[in-house]
Amino acid sequence: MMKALNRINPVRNSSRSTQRLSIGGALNPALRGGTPYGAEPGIILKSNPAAEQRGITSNGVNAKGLTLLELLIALVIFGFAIAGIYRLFVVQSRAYTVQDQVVEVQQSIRSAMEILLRDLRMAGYDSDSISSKVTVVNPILTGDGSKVNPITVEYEYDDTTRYTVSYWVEGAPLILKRQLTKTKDDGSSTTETQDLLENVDAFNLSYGVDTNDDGGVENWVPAGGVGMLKVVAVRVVLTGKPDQTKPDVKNWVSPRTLNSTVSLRNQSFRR
Ligand SMILES: [Ca+2]
Ligand SMILES: [Ca+2]
Repeated sequence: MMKALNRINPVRNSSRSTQRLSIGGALNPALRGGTPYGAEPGIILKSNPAAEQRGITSNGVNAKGLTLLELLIALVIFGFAIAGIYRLFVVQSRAYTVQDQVVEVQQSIRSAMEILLRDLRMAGYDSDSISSKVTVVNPILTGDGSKVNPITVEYEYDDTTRYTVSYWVEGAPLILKRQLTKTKDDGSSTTETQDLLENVDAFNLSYGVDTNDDGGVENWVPAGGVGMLKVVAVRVVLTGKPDQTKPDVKNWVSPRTLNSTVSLRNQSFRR
């Protein structure tokens, strides 16, 4: 009876302590002889007890898989790596925004300054052509009690039109305003006002005055000090800030300043 059982189940004949069923891995030729009857292809027997202890099959594959702890550690390490990459992305993105705003602020100030200086250079221009029907009486006005830091210049635009251009700042945050009045020789006029520069931090003017009538500057005075003196140069300091509604930009971009001095040549030659 026992013999018959053994014939049916050969596994009983071999040492059970060294031969166990394992799923996966290639069939080890050395163990082929010991493959129990009825075993499916791919099912092999282990013969290395030490490797078996570590969960390693005879062909080096870890048959135990990952423990929960190992999985958690891997997730934490992966998380740190992703956090680092994200941090780098945020920093780069902020640097790009800041640079973009720096350029925008500088461009805005420069273009506003160009328009302002062009008007100032024209101050007092009065063509003496025989066809000119325009006369410029007040080439430059420094005071206007109702406005902050105003300057007004007048010049002849063409034979029948006189331009009166005023600049000042108002509002909070400050806006640099430009007001142009075109007066025709028949007395009719049109006025238009525009915002030349937003987010102005400072707009300061100082005046170079000619006290000995040689056309050159002797002193620099503020608007209140001009009085009846002849102004032959103007120094403009214009400081612009970035868009104050964006916290990132507001905190990271410092105000930019342009400083220019323009000589009023039409005034210098005026006697
Ligand atoms: Ca004229
Ligand atoms: Ca002088």
